[in-house]
Amino acid sequence: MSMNSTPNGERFRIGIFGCVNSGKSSLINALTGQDIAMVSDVRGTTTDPVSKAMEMLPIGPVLITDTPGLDDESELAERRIERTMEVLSITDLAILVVDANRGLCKRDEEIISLFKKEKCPYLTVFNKTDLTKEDSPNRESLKSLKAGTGSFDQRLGADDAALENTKETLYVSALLGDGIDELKRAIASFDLQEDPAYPIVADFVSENDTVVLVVPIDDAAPKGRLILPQQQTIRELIEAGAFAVTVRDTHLEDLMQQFEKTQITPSLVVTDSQAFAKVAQIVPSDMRLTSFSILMARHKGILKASMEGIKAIKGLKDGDRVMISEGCTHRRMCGDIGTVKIPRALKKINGSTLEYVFSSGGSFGSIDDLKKVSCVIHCGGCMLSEKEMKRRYKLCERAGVPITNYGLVLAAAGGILDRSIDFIPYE
Ligand SMILES: Nc1nc2c(ncn2[C@@H]2O[C@H](COP(=O)(O)OP(=O)(O)OP(=O)(O)O)[C@@H](O)[C@H]2O)c(=O)[nH]1
Ligand SMILES: [Mg+2]
Repeated sequence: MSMNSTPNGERFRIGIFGCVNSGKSSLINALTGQDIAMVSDVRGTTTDPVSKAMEMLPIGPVLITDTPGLDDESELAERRIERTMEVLSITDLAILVVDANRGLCKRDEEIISLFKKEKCPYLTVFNKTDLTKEDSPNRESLKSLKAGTGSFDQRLGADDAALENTKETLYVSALLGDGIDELKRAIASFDLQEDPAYPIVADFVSENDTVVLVVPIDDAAPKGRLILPQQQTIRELIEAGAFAVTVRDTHLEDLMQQFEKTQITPSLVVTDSQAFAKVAQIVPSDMRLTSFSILMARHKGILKASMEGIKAIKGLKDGDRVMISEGCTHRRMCGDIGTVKIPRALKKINGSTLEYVFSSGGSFGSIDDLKKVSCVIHCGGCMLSEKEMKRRYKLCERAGVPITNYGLVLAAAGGILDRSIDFIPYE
């Protein structure tokens, strides 16, 4: 795979923030070993956020965003804060660049408070450690300062409370390249994998339970394998000591008859959303039934927002625009579901005549694009990373647009949403 074939959605996103002239653009150039960002001693050289996709060893594919410096004299304008927050909302790791000669100023502390507000992890980097000006108040400490990590925060004017949530504090010279390898290592060692919000099924399935998994084998199914949510569910069931019985929708009725004969009562049936209505008719109404998409949404921590999205669908009016989003980058795996079945399901839930816009692959749209629609219906995102899925939900939250997923819409249209969710703990 060539380095530019990684979609931006899958890249690790690093945002560089700080006061004007602290050396943000210089730091990007030092990290990438290229003259990507414009550097100058004119304050306010970078005027708009600029993103660049690249391969940064040993980190891998990253999207690095240079932001305009925040001025420390004037009041932090509302629009500036908003723009910083917009970049932060899609940033995996923020880097605060501080001019080591000046130390941490009030503006830096305000930037840190924005990181905290956005719950964005960050590294604090004191730059320009090569400068030991005669009149620098930090001259003595800077003299003894070695590039790399350290604990000179106090002497550099940092206040402990302000730096409390920082992952690490580093000292570099973007000009000389000192400490840059250490910074790269700190970025690389940053743990990308967040803990999942919930297990898939393990918290409400017990040892020796029989669980039926309904997996249609049709055009939408990839050749020769199961999709990730199916694999992960089976894995969790095996780990829990439960019996995972996997069956095609076409053979579910036969299986249920076998169970009845042998007096086995499955404790749960999990189906692919596309077969939801059909499966709901076969599975007795007192038997727990849900879908992979509901379980995966909970696992990723986006079930609550998705349920709110369903509520919002009921309030849509004639002419409202709905965005249908699919994550597939190459071949469309979901067939006509987005173009035919979802619009049909929405009509059933809501009755209004809605307008549709579509997005697919890595292009999900900006906050401004999202503000133009009344609701987003996303596919299960089996081709997207969990990080990207969460980012999309976060973008919608920021744009004030409700979002939900295919599985929930199909369940709601089939009148089986309540049944599919009432035994599942989530918040
Ligand atoms: N001595 C020294 N100078 C540096 C270092 N890093 C940056 N500079 C200088 O500081 C000035 C500002 O650097 P930039 O990288 O443009 O700073 P910036 O934070 O991107 O500035 P704005 O975009 O204006 O907010 C330039 O003159 C750089 O050459 C460093 O490590 N040591
Ligand atoms: Mg700059």
